[in-house]
Amino acid sequence: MRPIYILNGPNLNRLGRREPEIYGTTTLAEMEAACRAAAGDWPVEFRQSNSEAELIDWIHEATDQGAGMIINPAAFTFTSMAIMDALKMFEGPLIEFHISNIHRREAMYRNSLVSGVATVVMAGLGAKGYPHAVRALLDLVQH
Ligand code: CA2
Repeated sequence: MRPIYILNGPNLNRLGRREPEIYGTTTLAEMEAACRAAAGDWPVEFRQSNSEAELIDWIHEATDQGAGMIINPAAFTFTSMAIMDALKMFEGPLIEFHISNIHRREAMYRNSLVSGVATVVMAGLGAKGYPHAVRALLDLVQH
């Protein structure tokens, strides 16, 4: 079984520590545990980086080795053509995931560069949405 990749962008390692009204109180480690539980026996590569270059390297790795991908690019969602270009090369199902509903926030959060290359966009389910995204991705991978 090829692993699913769950990639998380800048500042998400600090989750649970500020703006709980938007992002909740769940930490990234707790989200990882929930994702692994939702995936069952399916192998999961769960990673977070504050570096655009490292995220791009991981997208390349997932393109070569992954069955599917969930990515929360955080602020790079709106700024990184390099991440968008790397994601274009990924051939499996790709879920763009956001904890908050980016479309009901300020204008700067509404223009995702990633949505145009994603298979599915999920936003606004809160931290508990991560395992939902895992189940949706595995459904796409298997059917
Ligand atoms: O809602 C999401 O998942 C976001 O991708 C989170 C990004 C934001 O730039 C996107 O518009 C939406 C920001 C992540 C900030 O990380 C935090 C770290 C600690 C506490 C709160 C947020």
